[in-house]
Amino acid sequence: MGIINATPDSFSDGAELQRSGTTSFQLDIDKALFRAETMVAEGATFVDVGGESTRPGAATVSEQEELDRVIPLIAAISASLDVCVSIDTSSPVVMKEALDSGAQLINDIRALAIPGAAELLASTKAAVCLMHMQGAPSTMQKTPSYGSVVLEVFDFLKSRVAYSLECGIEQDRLLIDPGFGFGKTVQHNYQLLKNLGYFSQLEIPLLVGLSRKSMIGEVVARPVEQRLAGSIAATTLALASGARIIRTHDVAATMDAIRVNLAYSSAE
Ligand code: 7PJ
Repeated sequence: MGIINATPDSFSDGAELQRSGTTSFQLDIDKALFRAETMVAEGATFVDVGGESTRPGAATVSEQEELDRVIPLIAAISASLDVCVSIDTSSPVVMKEALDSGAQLINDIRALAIPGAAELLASTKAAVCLMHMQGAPSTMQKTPSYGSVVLEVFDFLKSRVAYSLECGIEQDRLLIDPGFGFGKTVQHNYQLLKNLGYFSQLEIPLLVGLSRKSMIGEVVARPVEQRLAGSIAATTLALASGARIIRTHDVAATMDAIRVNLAYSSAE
């Protein structure tokens, strides 16, 4: 799953997609579409479009602004590329517009917490990724705290799966994600990575986002643009523990890791 950030303040790539000659943020659709095309050529099955920056401490964005950022891009990608478009949003209004514009997967870091989201999705055929987060993006990295991070994230995802099923979203449309970096210390993140296999009990495909995150940066002591090797190392570990979808800024390198994992898994 390739990441397309339609935000001005994404920590790793958003500002690059800003239309030149503008001061307020305006997404350059051609640049973003080219980025999506490249990712598909490199092997991406999904592109994840996001208009709300959820990095720690990020400013909130209005629903209208989120719509303005993502909808034209989703429509453009859906019209021209053979790829499953994912929308990274928690807003039922944005979900609805995104689905009407061709998106097929809802990636919700708040796991359908906003009233109306689950009911809306029940009446569609969209796939839905339920992610764990402790707290809210503005404050989540201040004092992450768990008794057992693995058990608490597991229980949370289990209950959100049950809630989704109750609301009428069928199990075969669901994905789960432990939410690396979302209200977790570096140690919490590695405890989760080490115990990813535990989540297979839920019998729901596991998506993980590790790409360039601070859990990589802190152990390799490198800035965001130098975290590819560390991200691939973590990806390899996640794949070995059963991760099925890897959300990444670096599709070509991630596909290489996936191919090596597939060859390894099928060796006798
Ligand atoms: C994730 C995400 C993730 C899912 C972001 C970043 C921060 N969605 N959206 N999983 N991360 N499902 O890319 O560093 O880990 S935004």
